[in-house]
Amino acid sequence: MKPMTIRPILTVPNKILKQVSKPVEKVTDETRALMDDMLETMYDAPGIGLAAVQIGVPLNIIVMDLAKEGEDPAPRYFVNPEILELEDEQKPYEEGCLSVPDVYEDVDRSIRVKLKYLDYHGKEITEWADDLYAVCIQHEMDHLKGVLFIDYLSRLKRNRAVKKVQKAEKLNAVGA
Ligand code: K1U
Ligand code: ZN
Repeated sequence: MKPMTIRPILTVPNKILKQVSKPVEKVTDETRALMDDMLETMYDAPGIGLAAVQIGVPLNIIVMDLAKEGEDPAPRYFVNPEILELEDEQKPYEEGCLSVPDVYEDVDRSIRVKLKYLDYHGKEITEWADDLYAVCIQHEMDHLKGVLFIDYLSRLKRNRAVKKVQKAEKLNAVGA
């Protein structure tokens, strides 16, 4: 078995984050090795979700773990996820993104979505997601379309967010 690797997470304004990801043809050992790396990278960050494009691989793959502190890990894997139904009712949730570190803003999302995806073993799953699961899957599926949560903000707020990330990275680079 290949050892798991923590991969660098791309941050805005990296153009790769705007790419539309491609479907996975078949869930293979290579796909699973990528999902293992994604999960390790997400836990290390730490975060509750990660799309493959965030580590520079534009494929329709998402990992997630919504376990609360003190609970056992509960990793979830989504290959080629599709939204089949969206509840009309929306609710705001203060979202963050590992590609836009230290920026948190309210985004309106459907409170419930019906999903279809392939799991870690390539088995097709259809299920409803609600609460944080619904928020997180919609956020991650946006990544697969090249959409970031800051794209829902005003231009002013979006530009401020990108500048904040760039400034923090510049300061980190000089070790300040
Ligand atoms: O970058 C990402 O897509 C991951 C993102 C997922 C997300 C969070 C909140 C709402 C929607 C989607 C994150 O994980 S940001 C970090 C975060 O939420 C968190 C980090 C540590 C502990 C608990 C939460
Ligand atoms: Zn994100």
